[in-house]
Amino acid sequence: MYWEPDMECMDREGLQQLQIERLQATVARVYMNVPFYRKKFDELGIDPDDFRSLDDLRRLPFTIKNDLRDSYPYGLFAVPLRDVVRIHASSGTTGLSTVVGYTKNDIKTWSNLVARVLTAAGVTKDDVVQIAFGYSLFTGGFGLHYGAERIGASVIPISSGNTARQIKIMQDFRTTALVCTPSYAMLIADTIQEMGIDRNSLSLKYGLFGAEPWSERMRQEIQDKLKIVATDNYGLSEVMGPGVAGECLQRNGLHINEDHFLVEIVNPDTLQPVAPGEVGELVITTLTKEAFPVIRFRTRDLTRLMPEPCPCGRKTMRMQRVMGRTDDMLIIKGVNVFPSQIETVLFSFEGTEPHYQIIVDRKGAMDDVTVQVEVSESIFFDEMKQQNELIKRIKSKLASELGIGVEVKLVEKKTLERSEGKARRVIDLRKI
Ligand code: DLL
Repeated sequence: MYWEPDMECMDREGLQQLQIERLQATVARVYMNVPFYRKKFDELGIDPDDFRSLDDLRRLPFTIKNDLRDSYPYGLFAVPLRDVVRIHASSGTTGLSTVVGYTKNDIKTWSNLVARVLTAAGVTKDDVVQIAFGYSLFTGGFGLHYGAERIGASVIPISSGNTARQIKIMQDFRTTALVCTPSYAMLIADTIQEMGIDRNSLSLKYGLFGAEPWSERMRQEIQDKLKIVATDNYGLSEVMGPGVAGECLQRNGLHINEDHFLVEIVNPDTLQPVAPGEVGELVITTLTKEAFPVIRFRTRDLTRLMPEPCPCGRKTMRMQRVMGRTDDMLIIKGVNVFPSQIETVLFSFEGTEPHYQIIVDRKGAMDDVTVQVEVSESIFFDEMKQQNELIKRIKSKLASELGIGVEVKLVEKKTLERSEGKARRVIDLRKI
């Protein structure tokens, strides 16, 4: 099932033609309307009329999150505020938040692209969709809401939090699709079990999860516990919000909505393109955004492109699930490690629960890392000897797979903080 088959299944030649036309229009528009871009283009001697091929993209400057902060709040808007019908902002946990705007047309495009993602993940107008993302300045709630309404599904705008109520509504309203972060889905699944609710009293079929990294093992756990098909979807507020990319039912990579977003993968250090299929930082140029176009936005997200054709019939390029952000990367004893890699190792052991936290501190010049992982009751109440044995095995696997030695601590179930939104996997005491 496709939402816009003519776009999603277009051949590459047609797509590239569309992309270059849209890129030309975007470049001309930002040059005309956004002083920040005009100044940068002038400095680099870029003439917006001189754009012939997609390769010309490489001549354009990158945009980074700090550029958005420096232009706070409206400096990078490409239309007057009277044409803006919606404003969202990122949470701004590190410094000023970044503010983004949408015209009426942008909202229409956004709804359509989210409708594509939902359709690819199995949702139809017959579904009852429970949106357990926050409805706020965060793009998750409203973005998925508009897309689900666009499809004609019955939408429950419950927002995040109040897990017992989420479950009651899920039962009473016969929710068929749950939309939230994977960590919140896990909390909901665990709460359903704890409340002694029979899974078969629920009508759930699909789960659409995104907004944070998660592993294949976590997908398995959620799918098993909730008996649903769980897909991953990706987006970021600076580029639009959800709707940038999403998995189809193959669940093997996320289809990028390439007719609206031009993607590149670059080496985050050299900023040069990586070899095809290699992992690097995802860089996105918007092709149709009116209020808030971005040119070569450095997402900080690490992934790789998967050019192989997908059996679902969509011809859009897929990207592998995001491994993590370059700014989440830990340098432990000189080795680069992502929380998702630690997660994969932890979850490969029988008896570990899908809840962990990585505590980073500094001892002298070295990062000192302790991984806390919840374990099942039988292990927690096991003899010390058995526990030490498990710790030893986890440490040794971390050492061999990641090349680092870290401390491992087993903790009792439900010790670690649960999340109703994006989970906090790393506690960095170095910044305090
Ligand atoms: O998280 C938009 C979104 C909402 C996407 C709902 C999907 C569903 P921001 O708050 O601006 O926007 O955060 C964007 O979250 O750069 C990634 O680091 C991370 N992220 C988003 N989706 C995924 C995903 C929304 N599927 C940042 N896998 C991005 C891994 C993700 N990381």
